[in-house]
Amino acid sequence: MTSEMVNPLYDTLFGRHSGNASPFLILPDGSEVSYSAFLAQTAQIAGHLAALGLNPGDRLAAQVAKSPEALALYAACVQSGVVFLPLNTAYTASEVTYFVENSGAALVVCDGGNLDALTRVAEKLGAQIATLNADGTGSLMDGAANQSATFATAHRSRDDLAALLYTSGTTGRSKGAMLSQDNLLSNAEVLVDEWRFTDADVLLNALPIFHTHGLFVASNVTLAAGGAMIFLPKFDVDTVLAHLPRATSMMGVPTFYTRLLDDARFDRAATQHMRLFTSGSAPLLAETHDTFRARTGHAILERYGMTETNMNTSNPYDGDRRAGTVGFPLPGVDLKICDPATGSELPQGEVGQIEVRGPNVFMGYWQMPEKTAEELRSDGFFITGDLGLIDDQGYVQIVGRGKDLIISGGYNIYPKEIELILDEQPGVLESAVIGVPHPDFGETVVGVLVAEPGRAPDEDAIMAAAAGALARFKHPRKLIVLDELPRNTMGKVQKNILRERFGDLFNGS
Ligand code: MCA
Ligand code: AMP
Repeated sequence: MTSEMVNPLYDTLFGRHSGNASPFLILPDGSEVSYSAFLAQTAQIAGHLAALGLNPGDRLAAQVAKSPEALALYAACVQSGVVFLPLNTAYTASEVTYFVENSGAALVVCDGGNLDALTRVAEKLGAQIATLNADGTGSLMDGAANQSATFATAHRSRDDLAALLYTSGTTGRSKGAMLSQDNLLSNAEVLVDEWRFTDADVLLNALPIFHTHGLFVASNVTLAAGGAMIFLPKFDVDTVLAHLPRATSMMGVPTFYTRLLDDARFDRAATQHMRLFTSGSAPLLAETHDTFRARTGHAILERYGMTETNMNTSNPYDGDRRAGTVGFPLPGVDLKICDPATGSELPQGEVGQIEVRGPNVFMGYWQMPEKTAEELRSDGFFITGDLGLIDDQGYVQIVGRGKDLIISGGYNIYPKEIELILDEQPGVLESAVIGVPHPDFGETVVGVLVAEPGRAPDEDAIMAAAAGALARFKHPRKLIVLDELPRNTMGKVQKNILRERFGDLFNGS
């Protein structure tokens, strides 16, 4: 890294590939996008953003399908100093409204199919709007086509805000995690070293690019190493198997691996050329790790991260990748296990709250100083809300969550957000939303309801209300009506009792 860099994140991940004609993206039809073509498109988009009046520090909210142009939009934000705010394509217009309003986004980029709904949102909130469709067409690219293929990279420092990623909270209100250039860059560089990525790598990326995993872990690591990425719009077993022969490495959530193992074509011969499979975003069952190893000969490398922190720990590249653990803290990351009540560090082997500190840890929550102060200590340690221990060989194990969170297929779902909707429905006195084991998604959402006296909850009306308000992946897959919710002596709902009672609902499904 040299001191004359004008924009460390852009220069290191993107700018240094200028003039590089080798492939960066390999698309489902086998066609390729070279680094130089990608950077030319990036510059054109950056030029268009500037022409629209966006300045460094402005926020751009993007709810767009995964495409090379969508990735170039991220790169263009980095080049022009605009803060990138990617949004899950499953979010409803009412969910998107909150993010646009809270972030004060200057521009919303959406799929043409959502233009009507989101134009109303943008107009109300004073944002501009542009479209980017799954096939790379739309008003954003029309505007970019009129721009030069070079752009004067905006000056940024390592401490400048690069991205805002919303993460739900236990209160039901999402918080924008502020990620600096250095948060992203330091983590990408560490992971390249730890996982031995080089320009010879071809990473199969079937993850969405609106979250940390597919965007920062997969894409930034590929860019930092100068390798290529098989860039699939979504995870689909047939497509993944068709592209695997060209890949050297793959990153996935546990559901990717259980779905692959369900297919007999996924065997030793199909994977023997691979050098690395990594897993994260949700717990990988030790059983999946073992089955994968027996079938393919590969030990999946499990690592642990969060939106607020990027990656914190990883199993070793060389050495024992231990099932049921997330490995060791990455270089530069301090990790300790603390007493949840007092915050004091616990002895090795004891279970407590995981806290982390390092260059990867975010700057705080966007315009929420109180929330930031609750979770980010003044000495830099972030309270993750995950419960874990460090074993006698230094491996970190996640044993549970202190926070009320469901992880379904790698997507985080905060029960509170769903309970707030369920509680409002006619016939519902109160509700408790729990996660129960699910063979495909790891966990899935179940809504437990108590009826108002003399009235029965109308399940169809409830599901319709959920559909209008919440992304599909958050919808309860089952509603159960009970006479009352189990409570402790303090009156707190005992979700552990509900989870035990309904833990078998999806077994064998
Ligand atoms: C889709 N559906 C889901 C999910 N995804 N429901 C619950 N949980 C989900 N994750 C819905 C669909 O809308 C559909 O609804 C039905 O479930 C079945 O869809 P299906 O075709 O099976 O789903 P899919 O399109 O194949 O998607 C499943 C998936 C996907 C491939 C597992 O969810 C995925 O790519 N997940 C990865 C998430 C991820 O990247 N997380 C990283 C977060 P209907 O019933 O209407 O048909 S970053 C992170 O966590 C940290 C930082 C980290 O450590 O990485
Ligand atoms: P998010 O901030 O939405 O990306 O989700 C982060 C959360 O995902 C963490 O706090 C953990 O609870 C969970 N998580 C990520 N990786 C793993 C893993 N390898 N094992 C268990 N949980 C994980």
